[in-house]
Amino acid sequence: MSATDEAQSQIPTLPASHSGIPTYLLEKAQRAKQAVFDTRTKGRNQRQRLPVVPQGIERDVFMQALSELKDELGEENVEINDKPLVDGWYMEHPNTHDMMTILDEEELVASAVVYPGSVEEVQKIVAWANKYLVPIFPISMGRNLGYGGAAPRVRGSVTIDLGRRMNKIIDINPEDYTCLVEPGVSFYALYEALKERGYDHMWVDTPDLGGGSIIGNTVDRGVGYTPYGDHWACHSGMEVVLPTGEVIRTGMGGLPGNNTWQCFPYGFGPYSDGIFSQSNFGIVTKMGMTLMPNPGGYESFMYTFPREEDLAPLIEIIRPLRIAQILENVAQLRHVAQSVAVLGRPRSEFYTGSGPVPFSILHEAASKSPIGDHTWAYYGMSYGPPEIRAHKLALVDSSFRKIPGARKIDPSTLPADDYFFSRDKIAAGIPDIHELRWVNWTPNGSHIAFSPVSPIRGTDATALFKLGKELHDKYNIDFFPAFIVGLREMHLIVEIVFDRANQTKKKEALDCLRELVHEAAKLGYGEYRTHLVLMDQVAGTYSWNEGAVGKFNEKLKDALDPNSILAPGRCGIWGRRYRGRGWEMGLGKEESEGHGVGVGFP
Ligand code: EUG
Repeated sequence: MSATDEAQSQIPTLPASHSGIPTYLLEKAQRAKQAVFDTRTKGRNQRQRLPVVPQGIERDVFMQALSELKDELGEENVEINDKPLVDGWYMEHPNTHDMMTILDEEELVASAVVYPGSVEEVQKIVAWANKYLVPIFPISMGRNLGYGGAAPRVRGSVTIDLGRRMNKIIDINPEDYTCLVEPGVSFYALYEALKERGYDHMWVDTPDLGGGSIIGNTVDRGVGYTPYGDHWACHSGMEVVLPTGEVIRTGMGGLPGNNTWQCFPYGFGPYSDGIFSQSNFGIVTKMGMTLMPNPGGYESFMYTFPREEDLAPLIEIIRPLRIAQILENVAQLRHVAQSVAVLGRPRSEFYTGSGPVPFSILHEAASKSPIGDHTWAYYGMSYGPPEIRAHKLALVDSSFRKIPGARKIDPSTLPADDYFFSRDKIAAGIPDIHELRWVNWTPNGSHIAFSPVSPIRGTDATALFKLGKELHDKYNIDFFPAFIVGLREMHLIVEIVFDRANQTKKKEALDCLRELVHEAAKLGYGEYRTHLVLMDQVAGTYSWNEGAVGKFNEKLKDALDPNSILAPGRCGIWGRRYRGRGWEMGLGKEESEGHGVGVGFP
């Protein structure tokens, strides 16, 4: 595909493609795409490439093995990655590599992509991988943005793209408010299905961008913004193909003929679901999800706070209100840097200096924007009919106004395309694509996240803010912090936006992230989720009792996956064929590959 073709291709829509955009968002997506290609200067990948053969297998044996797999799955369901890498953009993303790569783009690439059409075919692929000792890397849809996208951790892995052919909504139960989905069902698709079937009484909880897989997001323990925002907590029941090929159903799914799989997540005995999230212990082929009842009314609210120092007292105000569920949803408290970036204009329109954009310039830009100047912007929602909301909103109002200079934004003063209305939709379970706007802050805009968790405390917020600001200044990077407030904790999400065509910027970003992870751990903070290149380091910070939990994970890994074929290195867990061979990445070791792999343990 030429660059022009890529820029001009039709954006796939639902239901024509499982990964497509709902028609209500098509126009917005077209504008987002235009902005991405308008700021793209990165040359196209010209490399004439052979498939990258994973370590541990000879090229000719590997090619032979791939043709054997073609015989099993059909020629069209095994794609060898021997063409130049095409980055695409959010809605037309690659499944061969990380389109927002922080390393050299040839580092974290797949050798081939395979498309199973059934659980049986997933089992066949697993048996094949065990036979030839080939690393396989399952993705649901590959939209794990900021954390590696579709890329495998081990170079030359065979990516299993589950979503392309396994994308059915198997069930929506309007009595129980539950559903059962396959890996290729996006938040967009589930939302559309509820509308089509006239199920107005049930809501989906969506992340900021709704194109991702419900299963993929949930097993990576992603967040959304209704009261059902903790996706992992809201799932119920999974079907998993183990690395040795057996299939299990968790929870009530173990009991033949049960009708409770999506209603009671635990079943009987050890609760095994946890080991299939953020791991490499199994391939999730079905998952149940609970749906939120339509609360019968809702109202978004937004407050701004003028000073950086307002952060600590504000967080102290938020905590008890959130725990008591007066603040009902997972809300975002965003810094002015993001308010400016999400306007969708490139950084160069505000500042052309080389260091981070001075805060004074951000304030000036914010003061010209519809919401006016501020340092912090809180986006929340109150649910229920007006008389129920009134009590909660009054409490929130009197509490937030204790911060001098707090302002409640009147939505009627905002233009229709203001970011506020995107948050409003998302907190009401209506997926959007608006959040992509800040990616165009730099040319070839890419992002990678630093995502520590803490209690909802002013001291923690301040410590993490200070650490982030200092290290961003040190590495010349604009600082974009947002606090995502869960029930008793908050995720601080710091997105580093970088130009992926600029080696210097990539190195600064990675160095900054390494130091952030390291310094945060010294203060006692850990990440809730991370990018492929940071997984070893982050896993290493969970080091209590000489890394006991890491050893426990290795024990599970070796028991469940004796040949270490499934997503080696994912979440910092390496099977025995890889251990002790220098595969781990970290400060001072940025090559993703190690020195060979061991023989199998049949
Ligand atoms: C966001 C982004 C994340 C995440 C949670 C929330 C929201 C950004 C890239 O990772 O893990 C506005």
